[in-house]
Amino acid sequence: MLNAYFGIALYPDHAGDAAGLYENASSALVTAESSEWPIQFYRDASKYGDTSGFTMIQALRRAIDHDELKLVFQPVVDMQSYDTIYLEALLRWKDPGKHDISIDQTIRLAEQNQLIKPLTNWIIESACQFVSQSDLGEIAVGINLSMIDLHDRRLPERIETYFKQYRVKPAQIVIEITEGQIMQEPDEVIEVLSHLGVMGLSLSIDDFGTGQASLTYLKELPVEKLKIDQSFVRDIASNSDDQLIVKATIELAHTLDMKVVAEGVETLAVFDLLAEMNCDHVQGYYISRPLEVDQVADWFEVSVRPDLVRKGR
Ligand code: G
Ligand code: MN
Repeated sequence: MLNAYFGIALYPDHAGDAAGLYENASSALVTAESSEWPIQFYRDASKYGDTSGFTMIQALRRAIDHDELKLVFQPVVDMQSYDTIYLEALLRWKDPGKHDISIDQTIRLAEQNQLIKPLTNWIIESACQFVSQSDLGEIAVGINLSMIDLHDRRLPERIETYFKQYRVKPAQIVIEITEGQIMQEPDEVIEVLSHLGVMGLSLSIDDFGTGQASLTYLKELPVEKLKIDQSFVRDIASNSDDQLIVKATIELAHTLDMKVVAEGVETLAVFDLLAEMNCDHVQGYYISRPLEVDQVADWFEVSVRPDLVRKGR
């Protein structure tokens, strides 16, 4: 398939000379490539009160092209068997000191400025590369996708391309979708998610409890796991409201035939309470901090030892 994209900059509104016009048209072109509309006019960042525009695009492009990003991997383990179910890939700057903004802010800005596509591509490709280079067996790798990615009907096709390139099987990838963002085109999102489900990827709702629209769509989406946001989990040992919320969420998920992952588990007390509530999987500093690529093999050596998991690290 052939796609055409247009970035437009107008003289004299957007720049006063050819070089400036070219630069701003290029900026609009990048936006066009990563948005639903293939034709985009240049938007001056300073006028629109965001940090988008050329600087932001340049910074991200540079980060992607110059290898300034990395993935770290945080295990999600089964509460009964202590088996690692999957490793969630989390984006990080390789050298945080070199950058003015945090990686979380960068992701948010990329989402707001429709720059998430090149970033998502980098994440999917890097995760596939990690899978193909590691000996993970049954253990999957989780990728965080933004709701904006899910408005892109070509996303499944892009994922499939990486799967082929790196010989990754769909069962080796879990997709985490943050429910915090509004679904602008629910039908489109459901179509994309269904497609991913049919391809054999496992879908998980991330940060559950912090967003809207969740209950309405939960039943319609082919979702296997629900991740309770860490803000609810962290204090369940001391906060009875949070405890009730978590308990009810676990029951809701089980009623809908979904597995529950509690994230942000930092203490044994929280771990034990979750076990009592029949939570399925846990993730958090009590189990393991996010691991560098070269720490992952070590993790598998110790993670099969429940005594170590129970003692925490
Ligand atoms: O989007 P998501 O909620 O999956 O983001 C997870 C983030 O939370 C990561 O940046 C990770 O480093 C961090 N994190 C993971 N486990 C814990 C934990 O137990 N406590 C706290 N405070 N943060 C955590
Ligand atoms: Mn996540």
